[in-house]
Amino acid sequence: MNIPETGLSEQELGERLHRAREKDTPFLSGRVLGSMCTAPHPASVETFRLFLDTNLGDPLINPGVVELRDEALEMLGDLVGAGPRSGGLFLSGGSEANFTALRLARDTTGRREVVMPRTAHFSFRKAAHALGMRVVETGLTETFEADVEDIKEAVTSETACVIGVAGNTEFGAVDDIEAIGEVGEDQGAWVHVDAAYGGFILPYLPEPVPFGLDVDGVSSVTIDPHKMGRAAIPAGCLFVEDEEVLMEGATRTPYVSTERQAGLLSTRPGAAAASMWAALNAIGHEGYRIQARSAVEIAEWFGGVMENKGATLIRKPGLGIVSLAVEENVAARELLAEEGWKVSLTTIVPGIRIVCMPHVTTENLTRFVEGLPNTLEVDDGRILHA
Ligand code: 0PR
Repeated sequence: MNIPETGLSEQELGERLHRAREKDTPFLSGRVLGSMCTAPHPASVETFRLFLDTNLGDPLINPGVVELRDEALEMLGDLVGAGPRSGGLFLSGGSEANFTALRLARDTTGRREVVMPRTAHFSFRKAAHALGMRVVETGLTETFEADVEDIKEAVTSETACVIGVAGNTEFGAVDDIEAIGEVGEDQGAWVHVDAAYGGFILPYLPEPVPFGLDVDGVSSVTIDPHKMGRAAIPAGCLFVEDEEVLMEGATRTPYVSTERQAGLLSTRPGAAAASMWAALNAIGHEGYRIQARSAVEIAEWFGGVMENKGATLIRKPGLGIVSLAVEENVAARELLAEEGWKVSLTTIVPGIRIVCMPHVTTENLTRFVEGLPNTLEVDDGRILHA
């Protein structure tokens, strides 16, 4: 395809774009069951449009959006146990936040080893590769939390960073952050908690478990507003225990209107930051509480329904994530996609992952279950059949 010599008419543009858009599955169709993203809150959508041309990389032009970002960071800090000395960065998502955490760990400790459970998100591998760090992978408990004894053995005076996950990607399991904090602290390592997914759920549960900067030994936390926070993509945040550390190793930016930048991106969307502000203010604690508890309850209900259908849960649902054991999971995902249902995979044990994001309702899941055959069996490559 070539760039047209003269621009297309508005009508033609619209037609082509709508044709492409029709191929996507919008969250509000109720058929996206395996994503960690969701339809942004309507206020986030409006706000995104309003701030579309703003660039956080140039506060001179956009002090308004910078103000919204800073207010939003202050609000979010509360969720991750930030104290008066803490600082936060607004970044493009969990991957950039995890990358930045590893860079800070490397630069402050002068070490290059990353100890992380097998369940840690692949963004840590990307980051370690780019940062010249070495990954030491540790084992899991039977219920897919990090095995703390294994971490204890792996952490040495060479360890730059120990990672704990508060809501892991495949199962929603929460590692014992208090124990991991202690292990890391004993060896002078940076302890990073990845709460990209769990950060908007854990604080709202009837019995919240500690996972943030208020846990001894924890140096930084990732939390993603573009997941359960309902901000528009791309919105991720990193919080550190000590704000001063944040600018360590940050790059000088001599001619733009920031002095230094600690994140990977330079020009970056203010619209996403403003949309995060809008989501936080439009939803409020009450809305997030309802959302978090519904996700957990719906997942537990759905897990039970699937068990009654003869499915095996890999683990009891964690923070709204249901993982079903399906050996031929890639084929199953395709088969379900042919029926219009978009699920994702688990890999540690082959399976299918359903994430009960706010757009996933009991009505949608009931429709999904009704469309399934009576038994789930593996048979000549067809996984879900009658
Ligand atoms: N940390 C955890 C615990 C994650 O689950 C993820 C992404 C990240 C970090 C990285 O975050 P970014 O993708 O924002 O950089 N986990 C999602 C997943 O694998 C990513 C995703 C989101 C995939 C939506 C598909 C999708 O439709 O499920």
